[in-house]
Amino acid sequence: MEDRNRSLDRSPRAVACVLLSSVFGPYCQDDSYGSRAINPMELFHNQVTREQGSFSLRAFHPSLGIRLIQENISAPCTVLDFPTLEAFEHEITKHVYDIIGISSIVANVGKVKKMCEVARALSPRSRIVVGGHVAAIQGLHTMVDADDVVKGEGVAWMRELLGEDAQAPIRHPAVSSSFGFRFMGLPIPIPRAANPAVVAPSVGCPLGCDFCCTSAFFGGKGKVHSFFKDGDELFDALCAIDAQLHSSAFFMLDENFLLHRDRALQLLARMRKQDKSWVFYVFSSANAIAQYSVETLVELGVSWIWLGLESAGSDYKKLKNTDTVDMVRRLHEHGIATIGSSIIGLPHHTAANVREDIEYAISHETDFHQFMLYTPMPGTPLHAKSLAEDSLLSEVPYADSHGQFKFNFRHPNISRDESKLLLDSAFRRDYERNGPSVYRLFKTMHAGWQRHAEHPDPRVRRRFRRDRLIFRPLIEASLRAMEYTLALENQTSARQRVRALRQQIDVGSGGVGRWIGLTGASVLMAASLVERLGIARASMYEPRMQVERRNWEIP
Ligand code: B12
Ligand code: SF4
Repeated sequence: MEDRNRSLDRSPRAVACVLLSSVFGPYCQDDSYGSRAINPMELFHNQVTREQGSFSLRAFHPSLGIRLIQENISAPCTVLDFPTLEAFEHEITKHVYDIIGISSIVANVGKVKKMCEVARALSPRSRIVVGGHVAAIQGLHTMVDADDVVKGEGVAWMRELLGEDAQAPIRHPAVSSSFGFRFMGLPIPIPRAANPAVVAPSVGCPLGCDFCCTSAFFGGKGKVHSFFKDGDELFDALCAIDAQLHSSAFFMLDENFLLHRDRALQLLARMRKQDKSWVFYVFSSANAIAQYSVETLVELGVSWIWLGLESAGSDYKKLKNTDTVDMVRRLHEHGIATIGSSIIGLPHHTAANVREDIEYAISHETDFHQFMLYTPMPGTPLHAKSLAEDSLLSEVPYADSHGQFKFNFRHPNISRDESKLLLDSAFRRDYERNGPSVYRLFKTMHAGWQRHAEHPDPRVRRRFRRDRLIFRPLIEASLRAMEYTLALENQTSARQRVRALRQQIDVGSGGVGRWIGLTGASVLMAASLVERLGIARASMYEPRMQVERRNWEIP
């Protein structure tokens, strides 16, 4: 330690050296830092397909916020994503960092506290900066030993700290949206062209729903922070990413991508002009989707939409005057997959009507369905209201306040324990009634191929044909394996539906196609048995650490 500090004194640098780290793992186990076995670092298995056994989609997602900051500063910068505590300690003792930035959400505040302690002890000259949603906790600076707690957008903040131009144009990093993809226990290699890059065109959402963390964190109602001025700038950024990753698919981490109609249409115009046959996975509210015809969405390349359905009885403006059941049906007919998102525990819910609401939610037959508990999170209008009404349960730690466990507030009609039972049963009901999500997704994809393989726009035609070429062997094998597995589980109705879809897709597939399907299915079946044993023994996957250095000429 002594030596390290002296070496900093001996060789003062012209530019600061920055470390940006996500919180340390392992994540999917119960520990005193706030990790929870029910809270894996996975999107689908955490909050979407978690009750679908070996049919759950498994993948990890890199931390984009710190990659975005890294890409937009000229200082030497290391990103440690998913380190262990030991790897974090090793990094800050091996290199001298002037700034140690830690990125976290509220649930992981215990890890931030530990990392600040470690950073202070091992690298006392570093400036410790904490950012990301954890910064929404009021009084965080009294809970963790940080020099700065940064609320909201981080690129401009970091540039200012480093004396750089905070308003300089944004360069978007080229990062794949997921890694470690598995289905039915088998690692599935996704071809480059189909593995989406993750892109954040903006952060925040102007609609300002009372419970929404991301809207509140980036300014609340009426506010949004855009990284690109318009569709032209976004198009240029996507071209640069496409050139680096050779991917034609983009996972748009924009809270309400389609709300910004001018931007989307300008992007479409550029795509037409430059013959881009891209695919977009987007989050959008119903009122935003309703601004477009389905045909326009298809031409734009929208391929998945994450859609907030919230609740039949809620009065969120975004859902007014929209028949969401019909909207979902039409999207599916055109090959656009959906992830519905519904809330359990809204103020009007009672133990009786919430079950009706769950039934209504799953009647949408979205390909995937996320259920979340209504959860007052720091910084949101709902949190302020709950504080004023004294309904927050102060004994619930932040590690358990995230919407996938139990209420963190006193609900007038539903107890905390009931909230968990309702949440778990909603996921199971959706699975029982609608079958494995992946089967539903394949059905929607197949509908798109059928409908648009001869689309008059060559870009659209190419996209659907390309998808069919890439995914059809995998789909055939998966459907066979699902069919056998469902038969073993005595799930007759789901099995019949899977079989019917396989037979439709099978038509026209030659002998080689059938051979690939049969062989792939046997491998998947074997892997899924191992997976099921693993799930029964509660063994979980953890992401491996990723290290990314930029502007790095430091020994
Ligand atoms: C991708 C994602 C994930 C990925 C994880 C990615 C990762 N590697 O961490 C997965 C799917 C695994 C995941 C899991 C969970 N997530 Co999540 N996730 C997201 C999502 C959709 C996108 C995050 C993102 O990249 N945004 C785009 C980037 C550009 O924005 P950003 O990260 O906020 O970063 C900006 C600023 O915050 C700031 N910043 C960030 N870090 C730092 C660091 C420094 C030093 C500085 C100065 C600034 C700074 O600057 C950045 C640029 O402006 C958000 C929702 C959203 N749209 O943001 C939810 C979100 C972050 N997740 C959330 C939650 C609750 C969870 C879970 C607990 C699941 C659940 N129950 O909902 C788990 C936790 C898993 C675990 N064990 O830790 C909440 C957090 C709420 C809160 N107030 O803390 C969010 C906001 C969704 C929501 N419910 O509203 N998640
Ligand atoms: S529409 Fe969605 S992203 Fe926008 S504020 Fe409401 S919940 Fe948040």
